[in-house]
Amino acid sequence: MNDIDRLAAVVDEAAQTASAIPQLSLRDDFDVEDAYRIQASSVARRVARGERIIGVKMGFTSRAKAEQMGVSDVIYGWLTDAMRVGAGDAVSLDAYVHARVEPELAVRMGDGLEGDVSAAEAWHAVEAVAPAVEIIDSRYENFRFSLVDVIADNSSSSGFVIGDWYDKPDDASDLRMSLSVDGDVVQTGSTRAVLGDPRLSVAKAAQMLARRGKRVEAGWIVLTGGATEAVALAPGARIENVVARLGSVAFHTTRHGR
Ligand code: OOG
Ligand code: MG
Repeated sequence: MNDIDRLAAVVDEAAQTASAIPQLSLRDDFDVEDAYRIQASSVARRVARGERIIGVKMGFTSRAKAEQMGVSDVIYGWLTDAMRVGAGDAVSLDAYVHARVEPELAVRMGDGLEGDVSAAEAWHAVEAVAPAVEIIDSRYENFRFSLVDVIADNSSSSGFVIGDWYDKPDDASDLRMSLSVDGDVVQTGSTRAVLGDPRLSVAKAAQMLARRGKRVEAGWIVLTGGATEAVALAPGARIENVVARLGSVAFHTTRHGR
């Protein structure tokens, strides 16, 4: 087994068993391209187990998130069908190491998207938008990592909940959103926090995938990135993201579990 596949097995097993591991970069020296290779290899292990890739998530597209985690480069990770949590469903925290939630805008692609596209081209390929909550879970101890560590760990991809789909608005650049836990608002923001306009996040997804010989496929979901800081998930809680003009999406965590 080469080093890429060896490190992919480490992050994949940590995710599967919901156990924290030390940062890979403390022992192994690897760059961003290697980190994306580790990520791809770890997702290939999921696909080999029967999971299906259904989209991508963009990370660190807002300053709030970049400052919270101390990492400022935009990153991506893969979403599989097994990560999807139905709106209104209850999840056990036993599936996660130390999950957090973020309010996001999700888009569904009507057309594929490839290469150095503009924001307008990216938006043209989008078919629908929806309020979303991303459940991120770093497999690293204390939720601390370097840029290469988090990329190798599939950019903390772990779960996501998507509300009803709406026709895309012409302008999605300032949709207010608020994240609440048990009815108390804990974070407020706007899609403007996402690279100034979430269309740019979709364009960036196509650009970043193209650099690695890949494309955003028609039918895929793109999570455009947290508009606010992420919030730790507690047991027995109801989490909701309310997005202006798009309504809301919610889910629960079960009472039992870590
Ligand atoms: C990395 C993932 C960041 C976002 O929306 O910015 C992310 C992390 O913070 O663990 O999903
Ligand atoms: Mg996110």
